[in-house]
Amino acid sequence: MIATGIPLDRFNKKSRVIFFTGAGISAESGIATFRDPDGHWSKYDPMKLASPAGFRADPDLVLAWYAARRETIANAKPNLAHLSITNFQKLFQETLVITQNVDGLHQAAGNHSVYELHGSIHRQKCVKCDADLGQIKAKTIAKLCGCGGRARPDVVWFGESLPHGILDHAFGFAEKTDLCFVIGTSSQVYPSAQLPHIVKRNGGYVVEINPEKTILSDQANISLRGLAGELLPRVYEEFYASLN
Ligand code: BJW
Repeated sequence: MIATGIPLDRFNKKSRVIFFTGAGISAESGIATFRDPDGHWSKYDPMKLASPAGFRADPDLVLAWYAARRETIANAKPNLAHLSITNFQKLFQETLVITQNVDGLHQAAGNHSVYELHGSIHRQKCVKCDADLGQIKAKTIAKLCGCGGRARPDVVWFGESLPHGILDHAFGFAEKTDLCFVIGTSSQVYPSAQLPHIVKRNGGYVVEINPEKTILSDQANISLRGLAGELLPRVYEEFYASLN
């Protein structure tokens, strides 16, 4: 097996580790990404489906798109990349999974300490008073809040703030992180995309895993080209051999 080139001797079981993930980590589970040639934004206008103005203009269209995505997700299983993170979390004592994904596949794979920067497609909230309206079953479209406001998915749309507690914790942990894996994200959406830069600025080591070059690639300490479900198990084997 060819070594990845990550300087393994720099890390030990007490190293703090972040797994920062995007849509690409779920691609091998059959869930579409956003900006790949066959991704959502190649077919649909993001401002119509993922913005408050889009929801105001046509809530039924937005809710139908989310219901269809929920159905795909309900039939999807975590892949080898998600499952490798569970193994990594047994190897290192202090880890966080910081995801832009809303699909819940990290939790389904048994990952712990999962921070969802862009919310969850499985929950809904009131568009008017922001009340938590609980979990949504696949195929459920909408219901009303007690205040009369419509239910919407509890995800972060363009122009909306990320959940402050979660973002603050993620960025705070990033400042003291030794090793950050950036897996399956185009690194284009802010403020989430700042995370690996915070790690690097504070002396941490950034490993990107992506089949394509991204705007982060030249900034990462190492950029590994390939599918997450193939590369991450290999990287895990390297760390396992080095740390045991
Ligand atoms: C594989 C693989 C395999 C494929 N293995 N890899 C400048 C600075 C700061 C902010 C802005 C700015 N300019 C504009 C903004 C605002 C905006 C933004 O960042 N826009 C940019 C796009 C330009 N940001 C916001 O609006 C955010 N809020 C905010 O900033 O609030 C403050 C504010 C207030 C008022 C005005 C302005 C700012 C909110 C962002 C919310 C993003 N929401 C979405 C949809 C909702 C959730 C959902 O329905 O799922 O979140 S958009 C979409 O993009 C989704 C994703 O979480 C997010 C990131 O996408 P991701 O995960 O990177 O996916 P892709 O498709 O882009 O990339 C997939 C990658 O995987 C590719 O690289 C493939 O190669 C790879 N891959 N197969 C490994 N098998």
